[in-house]
Amino acid sequence: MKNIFIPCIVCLFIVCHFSCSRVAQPEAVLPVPSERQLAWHELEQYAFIHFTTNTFTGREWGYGDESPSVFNPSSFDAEQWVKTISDAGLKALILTCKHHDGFCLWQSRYTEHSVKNSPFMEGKGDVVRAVSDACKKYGLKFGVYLSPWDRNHAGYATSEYVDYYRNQLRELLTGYGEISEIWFDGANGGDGFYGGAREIRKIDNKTYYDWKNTWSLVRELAPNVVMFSDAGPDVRWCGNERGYIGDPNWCTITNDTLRPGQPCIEKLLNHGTEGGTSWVPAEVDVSIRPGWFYHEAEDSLVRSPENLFKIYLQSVGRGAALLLNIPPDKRGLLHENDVRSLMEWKKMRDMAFSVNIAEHAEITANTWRGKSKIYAPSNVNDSNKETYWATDDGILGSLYINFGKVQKVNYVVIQEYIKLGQRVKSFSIDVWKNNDWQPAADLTTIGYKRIVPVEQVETDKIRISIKDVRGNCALISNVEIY
Ligand code: FUL
Repeated sequence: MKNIFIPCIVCLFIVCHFSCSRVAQPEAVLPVPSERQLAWHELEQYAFIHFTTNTFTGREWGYGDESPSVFNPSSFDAEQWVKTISDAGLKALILTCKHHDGFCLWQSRYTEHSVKNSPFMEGKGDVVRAVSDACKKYGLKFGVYLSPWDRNHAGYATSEYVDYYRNQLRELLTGYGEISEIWFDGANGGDGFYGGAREIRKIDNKTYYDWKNTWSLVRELAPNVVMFSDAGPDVRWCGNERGYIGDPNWCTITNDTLRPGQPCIEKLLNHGTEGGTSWVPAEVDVSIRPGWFYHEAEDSLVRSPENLFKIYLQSVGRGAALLLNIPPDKRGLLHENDVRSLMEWKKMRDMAFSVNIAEHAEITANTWRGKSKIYAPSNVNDSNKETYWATDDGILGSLYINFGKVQKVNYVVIQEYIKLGQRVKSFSIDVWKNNDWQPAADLTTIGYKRIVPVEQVETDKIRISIKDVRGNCALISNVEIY
C-alpha cells in the first residue's frame, strides 16, 4: 500500500502541474493602454495651475494686449504651491505656461511677451523653472499647458505662428527635465490683439495646427509624455468642466475622425465608445473656484471639501483621472481658503479609505479559469497588481468576500487588469443580510478603478457578480472594501 501511495502523489503533482500550466492566458481585448498611459492611470489625481496676467487683471481670457508690467506677484512661492498640492495627495501638477493671451511664464527666446519684460524678479524670473524645480523637490510629476490659440501673436492664423508654437514646445519639452503631460486646449475664440491688428481671426481647426506633425514632434522630443486634447491621442477631455465622467466610462474611442476643438462631441467624450479603436482614457478637469484664474470676488466661492469628495467619486471613482485646478492669487500663493478646503478633502479621503477590510477577508468565487492558481479569486487581495481573478472563456462568475464577522461597509473598490483591455460592461454588488443576498448596486463599467458607495451597510459577506463583458471573460486584479 505504502509503495503505491508515494508514486500516486507524484503522479497527482505532475498531472496538476501540467494541467495548471496548460490553462491558456485570456486573450487581450484590443486596444490596450501603452506603458506611458498605464503610468498615467496610476496618478489618479493631480493639480492644474492657471496663472498669468489674468491673475492681475481679473480676466478669464486675456485679450492679448495686456502689458507684461501687470505680472507682479508680491510673494511668489512655487514651493508653497507644490508642498500644498503634495500634502493634499495630488501626484502631479500641470502649469499654464502660456494661456490664450499669449503671455509666457518662462524666458522664451521667441517672444518679448513674457516674464522677461515684467517686474517679476526684475525680468529675470522663470515661473516654469521655479515650479518644475519645486516638483522635483517634492516628488511630483510636472506637466505643461501651452495654449494653441494665441491672441497676442501677430502671426496667428498664418504658418509663421505654427512654427512659433512648435519652437515653444521644443523649449518646454527640452529645457525643464521630465515632462509628464502636455495639455492641448481646444478653445479658439477668434478675436484678439494679434500684434495690434485687433481683429477676428478664424482658423480651420481641421487643418491649421497640423496636429499630426505636432504630435510626432512631441513623441520625438519626449517619448514618455502623455498628450491631452479633446480627442487624445493619449488622454481625452471628459466633455464638461463640471467635474464628472459618465457611467459607463469606456477608456476607448475611435479618434481617427476626432480633433481638438471639434464641436458637439461632449457626450461622446463623457462616455467613451465601447469597442472604440484607440485607448484614450478620460481626464476630468474642474476648478476649485468658479473661474480658472484667481479672482478676489470668488474667495468665498471655493468648493467645499464635501463637494471635492463628490467630484473625486465621480471622476477617479469612475475610472477617470481628476485634474483639479487651484489658481494662485496676486501674491503668487495658493489662497488660504483653497488650502483649507484641499486639506479637509484629503482628511475625508484618508478617513473614508483608511482600513481595507478586504485585506484579510476570505475571498472565493463560484468559478475560476481552469481551476488554476494563476487565476484564483485570492489574487484580488494579494496586493499584487500583476495578478488577477479570471474565469474560463464564455463564463461569467461571482466573487465572494467573507469578513468572518459583521462589518460596516461604505465603499467597494474594484479594478480591472487593464493591461489586457477594458472588459466589464456591467456588474452588481450584493450584501448578505437577513439570511439572503440583498442588492446594493447595479452598475456598468469598471476600467482602471471603480469606487462604489454602498451607504453604510452592515454585513459579513459581499458578492460581486460580473454580468456582461467584452471579450471572453472579466479580469479583476484588485478589490478593496472600506
Ligand atoms: C478651456 C480654456 O478656455 C479655459 O480658460 C481653461 O484653460 C480650461 C482648462 O480650458 O478650454
